[in-house]
Amino acid sequence: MAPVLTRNIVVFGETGAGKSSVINLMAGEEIAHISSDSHRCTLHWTEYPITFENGTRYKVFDTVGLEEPRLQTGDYLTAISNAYGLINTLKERGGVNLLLFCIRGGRVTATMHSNYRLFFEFLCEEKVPLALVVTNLEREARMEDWYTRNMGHLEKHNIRSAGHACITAANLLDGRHRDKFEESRSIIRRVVETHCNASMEGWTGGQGWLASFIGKLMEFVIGRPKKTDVVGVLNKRCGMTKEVARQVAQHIKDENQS
Ligand SMILES: Nc1nc2c(ncn2[C@@H]2O[C@H](COP(=O)(O)OP(=O)(O)OP(=O)(O)O)[C@@H](O)[C@H]2O)c(=O)[nH]1
Ligand SMILES: [Mg+2]
Repeated sequence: MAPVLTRNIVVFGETGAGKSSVINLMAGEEIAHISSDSHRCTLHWTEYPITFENGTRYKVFDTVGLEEPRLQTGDYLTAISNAYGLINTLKERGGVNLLLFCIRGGRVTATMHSNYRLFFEFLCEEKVPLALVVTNLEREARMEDWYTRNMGHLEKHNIRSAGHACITAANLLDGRHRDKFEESRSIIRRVVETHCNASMEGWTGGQGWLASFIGKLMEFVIGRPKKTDVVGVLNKRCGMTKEVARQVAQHIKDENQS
């Protein structure tokens, strides 16, 4: 018997965007923690299994995104080792099939844009389909109207998506909003089914992925991380030999100086 295929979805966006609520909405039960965690490190993740009614299985990765457009040096080092751990875990699961970018229905912000670049451009090298999930739309007469009004802003900020879901993900709403909540479940599941391409292999990050990721992420860093600190992270947390770690760190330094 052929093994049952599991598709892997990475959900990202800034804090409070509704990532965990969207996962619960898709799952039809409270599996992801609606958090106010005080300790948050960029690119830390939690993995949840979900099965849709038609039997399709998904592994959904709830992640911690950027809370500001830029990164402090310490966060940069943690983000490197978290990204490395995340990509390796995804590789073991068969690669990334879909990115879900969660935003609150409001204006497009610089932090939103940085999160888009971090996950879509840096982490997944633009090789994974991305669907936009716009939450907090229960007050719209028609939730889809948000997209019609805002697609120009998204384009202006170079935020491109293969598809989108305009929804409400809040579970504790009154009767009128309750219908929109149920409608939202169908919308998000449909978007996932459409864009989580079953015939396509999951993306795993190719050769040289880590060095390239670290180099791109430098763009977001406030200050200059020390080369010895980068070598330390690569060696101690990512398991590279000291020699390889030094070469990678030197390569990144050269690239950023040229
Ligand atoms: N009104 C409304 N509230 C929402 C919606 N989606 C989420 N919320 C609420 O917004 C808060 C944050 O939602 P979460 O799902 O925890 O957001 P998150 O992106 O997982 O946040 P972090 O885990 O902190 O990064 C919670 O109180 C939710 O109940 C929505 O569509 N409408
Ligand atoms: Mg959350």
